[in-house]
Amino acid sequence: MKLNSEFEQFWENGYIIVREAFEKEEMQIIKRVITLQHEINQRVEDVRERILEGERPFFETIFVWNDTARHDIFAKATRSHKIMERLEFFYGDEVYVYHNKVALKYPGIIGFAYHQDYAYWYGMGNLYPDMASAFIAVDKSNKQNGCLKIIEGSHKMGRIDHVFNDGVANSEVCPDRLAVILKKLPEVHLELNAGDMVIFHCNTLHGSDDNNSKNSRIALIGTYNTKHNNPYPTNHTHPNYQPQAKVYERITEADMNALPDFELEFLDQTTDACSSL
Ligand SMILES: O=C(O)CCC(=O)C(=O)O
Repeated sequence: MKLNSEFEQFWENGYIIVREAFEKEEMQIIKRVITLQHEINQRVEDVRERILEGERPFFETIFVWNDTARHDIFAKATRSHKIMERLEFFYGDEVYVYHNKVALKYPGIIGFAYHQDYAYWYGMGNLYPDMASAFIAVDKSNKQNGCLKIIEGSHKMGRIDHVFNDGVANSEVCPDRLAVILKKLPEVHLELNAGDMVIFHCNTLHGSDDNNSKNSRIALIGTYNTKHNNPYPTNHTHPNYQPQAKVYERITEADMNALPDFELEFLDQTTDACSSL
């Protein structure tokens, strides 16, 4: 790892690309596990129905879970030392996986409007924008199947207000502000091979186009929080800080039955009067 040059890129551009972070075979195993999950397949069907009805619920196209501390197959990717050591260097603190997600971008599935992750996580009791995501390409992703796109350097603008068109399902950075931002900063399409990953700051504006191709563009996304940013209680939250072991082993077929508890909830009933979520 070239940590010093990656540190500079991360803080200058708001992201880094790590090519061949995982092997293609590891991603094939992860893809098999994803496509075998009933809950996940049910979600895809529900979203397809809503899209056919003319809706654009892009946040419903990601499947999210909170069980991030055990030794399951997804932890072998998102708790990989290759991600956590980088983030600990960038943020100067211990990090933990805040939640995991799978982007279910099958053919015909809609893309994401530009947004910041911290716009949501702010309302979940996280005081500092000392958080990040690692987008791991399970499938090859390119412009045709709606690869991730980011606005380089946008993390330097701080937290930007979002508009909520259908609650969180269809929310985005205010379009008028976005139009101005796009005149100032470059939009970059991040084309990736299976096993490549992008690590980006929680204030980096990112999104993707619809998948109008015949190829799926599945991605596994780990989200990370820092120890000093342990969220205060809200009524809508992901796990608090917990020490988590980094993983050094590669993913093998023997991991296929090691699954997280997809239903695990971390709902603290304390109401945060200021949260819009
Ligand atoms: O998969 C994508 O296209 C974007 C996903 C995303 O932006 C997110 O999960 O916050």
